[in-house]
Amino acid sequence: MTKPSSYSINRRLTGLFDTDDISVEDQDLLEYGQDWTRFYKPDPSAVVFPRNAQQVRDLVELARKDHLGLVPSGGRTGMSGGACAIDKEIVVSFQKMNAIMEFDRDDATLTVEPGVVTANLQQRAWDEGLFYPVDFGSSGSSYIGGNIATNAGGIKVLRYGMTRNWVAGLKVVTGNGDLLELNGGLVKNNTGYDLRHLFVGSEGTLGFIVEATMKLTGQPLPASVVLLAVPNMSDCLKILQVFRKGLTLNAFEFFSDNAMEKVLSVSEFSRPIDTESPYYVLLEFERSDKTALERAEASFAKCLKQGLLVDGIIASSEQQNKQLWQYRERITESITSRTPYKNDIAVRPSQVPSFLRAIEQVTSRYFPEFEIVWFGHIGDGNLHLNILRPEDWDVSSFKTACDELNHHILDLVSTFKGSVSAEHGIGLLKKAYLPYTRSEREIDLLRNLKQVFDPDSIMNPGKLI
Ligand code: 2HG
Ligand code: ZN
Repeated sequence: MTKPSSYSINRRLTGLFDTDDISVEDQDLLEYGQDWTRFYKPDPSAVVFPRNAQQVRDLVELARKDHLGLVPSGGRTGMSGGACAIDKEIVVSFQKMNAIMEFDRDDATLTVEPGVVTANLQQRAWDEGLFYPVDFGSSGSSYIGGNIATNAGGIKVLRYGMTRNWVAGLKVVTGNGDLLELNGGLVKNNTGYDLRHLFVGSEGTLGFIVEATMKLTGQPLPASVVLLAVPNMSDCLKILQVFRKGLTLNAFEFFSDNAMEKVLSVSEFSRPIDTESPYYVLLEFERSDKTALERAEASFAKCLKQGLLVDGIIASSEQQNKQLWQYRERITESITSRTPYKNDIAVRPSQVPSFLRAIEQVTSRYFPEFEIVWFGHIGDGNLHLNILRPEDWDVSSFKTACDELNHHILDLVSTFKGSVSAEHGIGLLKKAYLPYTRSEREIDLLRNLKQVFDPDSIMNPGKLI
């Protein structure tokens, strides 16, 4: 890959883009050259803001000719370094391709450009009397293109699945410069390999999404949030079984008490329930009929009687629902200053308790001084393991120690036949760990696929494989 100076790249790009749509300013290079991962130093040579698919194709052509790396950039809320440009690449920001192009009521779809902020898509669906259900803490800044490229998950996967389930059609520009139109919004299309799904979760390594048609569904019924104090992690799944009998659950999340403490320390909030407990479960159920609340109360009483929980609260208003969600959604922000080393791992839900215990043992054997904050989508078997940097450690020694520890952690992921990335993707951060989840032969095949769509390795080079 060529590593052009900002001056020379600027000159080459001016033939393709208006000067307003190119930047080599230090501030922009810094801002657009990284996502939420804090372990990499951004070092792109330029940032461009295409306004249409043809400009993306022209850019790919230039990149192929001049051996330039291209890094796609959305809302930059990723946590695996998938949108970091650290080696003089050109950052391709989709910020200016942010139109909601078409709503189709009969098909219940929205066709959008990749730079549409997830929350704007959700809002537009809602305004049309429909619902886009994929949701997460960063919906207010993440872009739909990035959601698709990483197959984003979130807090409602238990009920609605991941982003992949909602992609009805895609237009992509591949590393060959081809513009592919994939599936075109069809509900049924059994015509062999579904290339659309190859691009979902491909992290920009095969091509860039320039348009997407997203499926919508009916608006959900009102819901209520329940927060439960749970002494033993292994009881979370028993609680899930009790509550899901007779109730439709939208979410089933958990977090540890130190996660709760961190949120309290960065907010004005007080403890939502008096009893402190090592773990908390936050669940949301749909009030599908008049008796749903009674069934939830009965489930609560049953769990209490069986000693699965010691305290809890059922929200009694929409405002209280929102408030309770805050204890879960503000965890990420509350630990940022401790440069958390993140693992976003999955095992089968039934394996979560023994897996969690095994990880705690291995961490305290090698680094007893490390504090772990646990939270995640336990109903999906997805744990967010955040190891906090001790205050007196510098970032680089901390990362080196965690990289070393991670081999032990990921040995456990292998043993439990889990995944090294449940929803955040591989990017740069998890690349070395792919073999813990994918066989050597499988990785070879991924490489071959990459070669087909991106023969010159210009599309998000160095990421994923
Ligand atoms: C969440 O579930 C996100 O809140 C972020 O996936 C997880 O900060 C994390 O590790
Ligand atoms: Zn998550």
